[in-house]
Amino acid sequence: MTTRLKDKLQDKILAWRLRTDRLLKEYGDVVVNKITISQLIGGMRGVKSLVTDISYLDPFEGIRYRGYTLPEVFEKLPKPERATMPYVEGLFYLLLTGDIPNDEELQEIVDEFNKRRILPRYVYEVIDGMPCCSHPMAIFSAVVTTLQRESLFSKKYASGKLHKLDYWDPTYEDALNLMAKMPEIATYIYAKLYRDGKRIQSNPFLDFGGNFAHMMGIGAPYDDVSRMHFIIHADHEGGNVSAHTGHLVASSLSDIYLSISSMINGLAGPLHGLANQEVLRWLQGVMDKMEGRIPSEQEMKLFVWETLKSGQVIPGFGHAVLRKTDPRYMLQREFSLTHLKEDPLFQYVDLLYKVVPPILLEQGNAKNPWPNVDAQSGVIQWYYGVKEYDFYTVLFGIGRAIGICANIIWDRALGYSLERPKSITTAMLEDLAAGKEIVAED
Ligand code: NMX
Ligand code: MLT
Repeated sequence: MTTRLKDKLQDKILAWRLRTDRLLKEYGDVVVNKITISQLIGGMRGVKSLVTDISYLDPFEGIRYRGYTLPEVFEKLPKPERATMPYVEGLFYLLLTGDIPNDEELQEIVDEFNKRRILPRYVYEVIDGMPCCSHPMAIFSAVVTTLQRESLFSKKYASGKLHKLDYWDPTYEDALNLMAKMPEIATYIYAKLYRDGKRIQSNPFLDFGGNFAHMMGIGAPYDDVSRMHFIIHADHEGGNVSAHTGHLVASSLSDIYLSISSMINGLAGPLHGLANQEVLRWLQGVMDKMEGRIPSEQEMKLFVWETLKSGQVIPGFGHAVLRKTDPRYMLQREFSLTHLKEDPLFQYVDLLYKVVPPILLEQGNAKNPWPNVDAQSGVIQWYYGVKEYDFYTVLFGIGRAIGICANIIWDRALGYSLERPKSITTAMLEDLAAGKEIVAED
């Protein structure tokens, strides 16, 4: 079925294909970068090897979505009545089309999300059937994998009648169907794990963020907290583990469900999205040692050094690309200063902001001593009553799914290839280091 959004998207895709085709045909041999041995061994840091037009991360400025900084995104996107944060649905519209939706366009995408919310019965059964002590991210991933049977893309592909140029269309349908269900999935996981399975029914008159807050059973301003959280976590260009995983898996023409469950698995690592849980675990450890008292600057420094000396990282600090405090941290900090300035946990986080960067600089390992998004997000959740910090990465995952879905739709629309880089051996690297040609070993 077509909508104004889909028609608009189709026009944009047709125009954009000309640009990609021209680059390929006329400039395919232009060199983008060279790659060193330390980049090969060191996680390909800085290697420009992916293309996305949805967002771009500048090391000093931070993320831009479709050219807009986060403050601009928050200012320009439409907001629900009485809300201070924008519609998450409007953000998806922006990421997908590059345009800020007008009132009609916004209403259409809100309606599109609304009519696709309802979960099949088996989703509840999968969540109910997960073994005790499963991590919420494992449950989240399992549910999204199970939903794969709903994929229109897979069904159409299997029919043998889907033309390459039309791949994006059922992918778009799958993406909307899945994203619309995310708040229902996450809040039922929460209810099952921490509220004896007592679930609050969805309210079809609320927007994505408002409905999420409603199903969590938390009053205002948690609806705005949710909107803000999902929007700032939506995208961080193409190379972060979750976005890259989503893109990689989708490049084999796995459908959205399989691609998003894979990205959820990548996000669940402590160096990536799970760091928001780790921050709370670390802070709780300090709080226990302090018996609830706010540590002095000197005491906090000792805790930080203790962690570093035991060979662990300080969660929520450092970044593979950013070389400045993450603007997503700053936005949440501003929110916290307005709403929870006196909260003891916020005061811990505030103290860490003061204490950690000089210590990381003194230690001299981390290339970026500044806090990232994960250093601030958990304390806000905690303040509004979501104290089960194992759940925090699920919240990150809902937001991230929005950006990755937009990316995968465009990957399909532009016909991006199966991702298949070449690997070489250590002996080959040693040959290169010695100035020799690479020779394959027997
Ligand atoms: N605490 C202690 N050591 C650190 C930290 C930190 N927060 N950040 C970097 N380092 C170390 C790092 O482990 C590495 O050590 P070694 O040479 O012994 O391997 C060294 O500094 C150089 O690392 P970088 O090049 O600065 O960082 P890299 O790009 O490799 O990794 C992170 C980036 C984000 C994985 C790293 O900064 C880190 O582990 N941070 C803590 C975990 C975290 O907050 N992750 C969330 C990132 C944001 N997200 O949502 O995904
Ligand atoms: C993200 O949002 O994905 C993280 O900041 C990690 C990254 O960009 O590498």
